[in-house]
Amino acid sequence: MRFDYNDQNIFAKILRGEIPNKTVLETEHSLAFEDIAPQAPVHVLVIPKGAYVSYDHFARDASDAEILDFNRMVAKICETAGVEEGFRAISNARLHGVQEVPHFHLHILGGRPLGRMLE
Ligand code: IU
Repeated sequence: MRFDYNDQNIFAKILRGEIPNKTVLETEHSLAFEDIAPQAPVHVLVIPKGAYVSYDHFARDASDAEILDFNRMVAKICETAGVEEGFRAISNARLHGVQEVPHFHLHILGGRPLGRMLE
């Protein structure tokens, strides 16, 4: 699979500081910020700072340090963002996944019962 990263996407602009965001956590390799159109009381997006298009791109090509940093950030969000009662972590990819922003991001949703997603 070839992944072509377009650095004009909105999250790339956020990472370059060209567009403001509501940061929840930031580390060397990762950033967590509030989704601009929350689908639940808690709706945080966790992104790597590296140029990865989608989850599979990140999982294949990111360094161990980036992957560890990202996952530890997810753990921290789940501990501190108000999802003690449970959460859903989703990453949409490409056309069938209806991915709107082509920079890998993990949605963390919670703060209310989310209902069944898959039957
Ligand atoms: P998707 O997984 O790529 O389909 O979702 C993109 C998300 O990015 C979506 O939930 C938007 O509300 C969110 N978002 C944002 O937080 N800030 C922005 O400036 C834009 C989209 I554009």
